[in-house]
Amino acid sequence: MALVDIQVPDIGDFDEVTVIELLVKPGDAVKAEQSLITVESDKASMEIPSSQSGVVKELRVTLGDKVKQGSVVLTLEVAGAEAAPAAEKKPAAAPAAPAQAASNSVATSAPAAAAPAASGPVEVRVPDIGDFKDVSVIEVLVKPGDTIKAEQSLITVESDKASMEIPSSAAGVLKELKVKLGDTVNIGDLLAVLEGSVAPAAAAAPLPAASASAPAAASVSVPAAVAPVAPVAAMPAHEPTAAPQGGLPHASPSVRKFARELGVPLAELKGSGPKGRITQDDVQAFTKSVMAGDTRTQAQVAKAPAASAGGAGLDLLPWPKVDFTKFGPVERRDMSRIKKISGANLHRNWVMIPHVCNHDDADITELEAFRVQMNKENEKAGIKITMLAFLIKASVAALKKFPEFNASLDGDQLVLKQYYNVAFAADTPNGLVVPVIKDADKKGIVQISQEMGELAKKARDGKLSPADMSGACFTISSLGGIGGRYFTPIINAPEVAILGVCKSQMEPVWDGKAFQPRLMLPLSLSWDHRVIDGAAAARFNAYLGQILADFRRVLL
Ligand code: CAO
Repeated sequence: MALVDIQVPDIGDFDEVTVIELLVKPGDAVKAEQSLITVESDKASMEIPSSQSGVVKELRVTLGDKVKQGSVVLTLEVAGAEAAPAAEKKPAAAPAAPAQAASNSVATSAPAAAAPAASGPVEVRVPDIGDFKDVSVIEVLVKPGDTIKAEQSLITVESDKASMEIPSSAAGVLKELKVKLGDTVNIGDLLAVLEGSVAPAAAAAPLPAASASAPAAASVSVPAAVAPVAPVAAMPAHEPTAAPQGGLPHASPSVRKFARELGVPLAELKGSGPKGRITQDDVQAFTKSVMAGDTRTQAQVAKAPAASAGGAGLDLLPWPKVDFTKFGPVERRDMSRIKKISGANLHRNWVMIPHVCNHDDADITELEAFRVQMNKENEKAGIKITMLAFLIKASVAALKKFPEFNASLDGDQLVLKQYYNVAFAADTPNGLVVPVIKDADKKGIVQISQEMGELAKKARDGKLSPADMSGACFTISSLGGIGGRYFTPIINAPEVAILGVCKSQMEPVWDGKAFQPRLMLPLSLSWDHRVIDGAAAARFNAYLGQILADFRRVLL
């Protein structure tokens, strides 16, 4: 064992920053790159990662301390062989300083009110976000019609290493938002168009890639190997209050991520950290109180509309705590990231949606014969037409005929979609993922089969992007390649129905005169009874069966 001091790495132009959060305590085992503390300047907050793995021996900072590059954060006990040579004891990589500080500092130094106001549309682009490329939009914080202040956060983006909020470089009314959840963005991409009184050009100018060096005060060098720090939206110098910008919960990126994984609505939490910041403990305490049936929490949750981000507080018994080792040997295994995320979502959907499931059978004798024939003819082209592709196409026809299945609940309103994106559940070594075939109504069976093959491969390789998995209207979960007869799939909120499909098999079917051997496909349709009635569900399934029995009906 060796003792290693972990220091604050190069944090760009920030001289001294305040420690606002301690993310570990003595005795904790930390991994290399795990965040240790959160620091905040007048322009930004960021998490400081560990450069090594080990066990925290001593914390060398406390809340409120001022630190700068080289300050010792803590002493780590590391396995002898792993202790880094002296030269490497310096932080391996500096955190990516929040480049949006650039736009902040510009806007702050030239406030819109003091400047001659201009009017007309102004484009807001993604500023210099350091080395982060193709970051995903995980939160959209504004909507068209909102009045936006300069520096107000518009969206939150997340890479595999960090999350950050992207602020507006100008003030005005949001005319058009050019990105949506799941999109990936890069420096210079157009985010939004504002209208009305805007900051003068110099202040409002976005930071395209070429002008990353723009304002000297804000230019920050970002090393190639960026540690998993999480720069977040600047807390502007003039707003050191507890109130988060635009009413957003005040929490660090890791806490936001943690809350998202558990399905905890941050907006309903009261932060116990400095300036009202929500800490990981606050999120854990909230979860425990919901599990324990805390009435205050339930009341808060009950206030949230059914289709809002609110979770469901149920007055349930606590989860049984059992010492399994009393009964026999056990092995403990961490749940995969995908399982944790999908588990939290499935749990919410199961609890919040009144599911009903209808079972039916479709006669696919002719369709399967056609599919096999097509695959024989196209063997050389290397494209395999799958039954699932036909199911996607048939579902689109059914969604068109029964539009309330192609909808989402939004409070007391039903949002009827006029596009047809169909997701399919894919089993991967790490868990269940749900990629989406976009605009399935505009694609043929061959193209859908091809896209499905590509998405299923990406899923197995763990390479699906959030964009690949967002925007679905309806989901199909096919266990047909595995077996089974029927099951009750869980609806993928905010969708209102999901189709489960099992293995087809030859069955004797009475044709009025005799039993005929027919290939029957078992269908299980789960639907949200708040939106769909039983009769409509039975008609949807029956129509789906008719189409699968004779695809010419799609043309009618
Ligand atoms: N009946 C009979 N056979 C079927 C069938 C059905 N309904 N559906 C597929 N098959 C056959 C295929 O024709 C294929 O046979 P051949 O290799 O002889 O051509 C075989 O089963 C394997 O198919 P597949 O499952 O690999 O391919 P697919 O297009 O049917 O499905 C995918 C692709 C990604 C959906 C699938 O691999 C998968 O992951 N399924 C699991 C989904 C899941 O886990 N759902 C549960 C969610 S709830 O927890």
